[in-house]
Amino acid sequence: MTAVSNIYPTAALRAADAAHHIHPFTDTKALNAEGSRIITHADGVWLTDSDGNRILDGMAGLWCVQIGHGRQEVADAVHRQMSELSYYNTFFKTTHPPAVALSEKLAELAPAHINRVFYCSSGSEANDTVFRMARFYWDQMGKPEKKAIIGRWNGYHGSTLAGTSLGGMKAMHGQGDLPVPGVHHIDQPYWFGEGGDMSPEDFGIQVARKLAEKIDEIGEDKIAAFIAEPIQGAGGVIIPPETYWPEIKKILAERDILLVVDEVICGFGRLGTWFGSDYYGLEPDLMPIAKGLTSGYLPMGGVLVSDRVAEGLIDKGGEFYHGYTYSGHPACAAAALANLEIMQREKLVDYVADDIGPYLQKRWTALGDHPLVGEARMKGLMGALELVPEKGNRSKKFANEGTVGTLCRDISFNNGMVMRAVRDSMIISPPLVLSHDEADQLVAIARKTLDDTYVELKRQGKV
Ligand code: PXG
Repeated sequence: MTAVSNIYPTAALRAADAAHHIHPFTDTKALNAEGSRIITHADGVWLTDSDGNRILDGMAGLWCVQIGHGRQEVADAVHRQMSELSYYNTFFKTTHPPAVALSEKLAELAPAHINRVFYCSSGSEANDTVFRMARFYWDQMGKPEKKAIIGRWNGYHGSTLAGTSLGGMKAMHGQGDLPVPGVHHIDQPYWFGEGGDMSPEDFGIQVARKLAEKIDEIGEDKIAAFIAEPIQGAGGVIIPPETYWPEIKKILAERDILLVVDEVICGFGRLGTWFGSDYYGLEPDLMPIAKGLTSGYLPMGGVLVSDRVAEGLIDKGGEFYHGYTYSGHPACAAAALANLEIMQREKLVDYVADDIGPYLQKRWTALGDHPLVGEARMKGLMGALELVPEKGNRSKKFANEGTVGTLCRDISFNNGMVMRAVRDSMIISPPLVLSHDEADQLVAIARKTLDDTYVELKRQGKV
């Protein structure tokens, strides 16, 4: 890292942050003792902190900055929109040009059977919308007893009451008596961590069949929907075995239950397809979206609604009592349109599928030869490294799960790259505009970080 300037009053900003700012998903007391890192600028895949250090953004912000940071074109589009119409709502029989244009664009990009969108401001709100919409759909279809929703352990669908409930993060459930009633969870397709002696293929089938078992247990006539991410993101880039989604599809084809595919991370090119559903050949009834929709330039989410759900939601008539002040916000819609225009013009989805995806996958999976790495996996531009105390032994884990991951994450930051730690695995999800040269740098920093972590763990007697 090169320290080029120190123009920001880092210490004063840190002190004020500690005094007044409560950070998300943070032990605030511990953070305040250490102090936040202050990011002041970003450009392309590079962040700059208040001490002038340049850091490779291996997480695209929080899995969202598809087009890279600092694209003037988006700022200009938002500025233009704000000068014309900075805010108006989409309630009470009104709409505005950016909401109309974006809806048309999303219908064009989404799978053929999806032609409508409901807007909100985040992935969590999208899943709250899903929760209410799925139940409303079945009410409208004359089956009000279909209320239960099945999610997966270690799935992530956001941090609101519905998002936390649908997700399967036990630590989150533990705070506030969640999930809310009517939500059930099945096992995740996490072969490396939970596959035991089975082959990935057999494990994929076995764990998919848990869905059929759960449906039988609750009763198909009481179930509204099954919700899942194509590849779990926050859960640790859990790439399901190839057999998993085909088996889930088979199970759902024989049962009258909505499929909700949470595209908040996998949507908008992350897997080299517009949506994760395209990658796995899924036909979701509802698709929550956010993040890459605007590349994070402004907050916006939505739920893409299939023609099937539109039949209950729209064709049957009647009002769905649901909506947000900022549903379809004009400035956010303008940001989304500019973002999607850049993605299409620069063919970023193809770039991930045919060029930078395969390029980075090859180099990232080669990190699997490192003594600390039990598995290196990657699809599209989302990857993970499983850190293990004993290579070749999947059942052996580090004591105090998460400690080694956090150590490695801190070392990575100091080496000039953001990786995210999930348990003791390291995660990357870089901007889709990553160049070959930047991919090489990413892998070089990751390898150095693994080496440095290994030396430290040796010193501590943990490997
Ligand atoms: N669904 C999925 C699949 C997500 O990954 C949400 C819904 C909720 O979106 P909002 O916009 O409400 O945050 C997410 C969000 C992490 C991390 O540390 C992941 C997310 C958010 C914050 C942190 O991996 N995913």
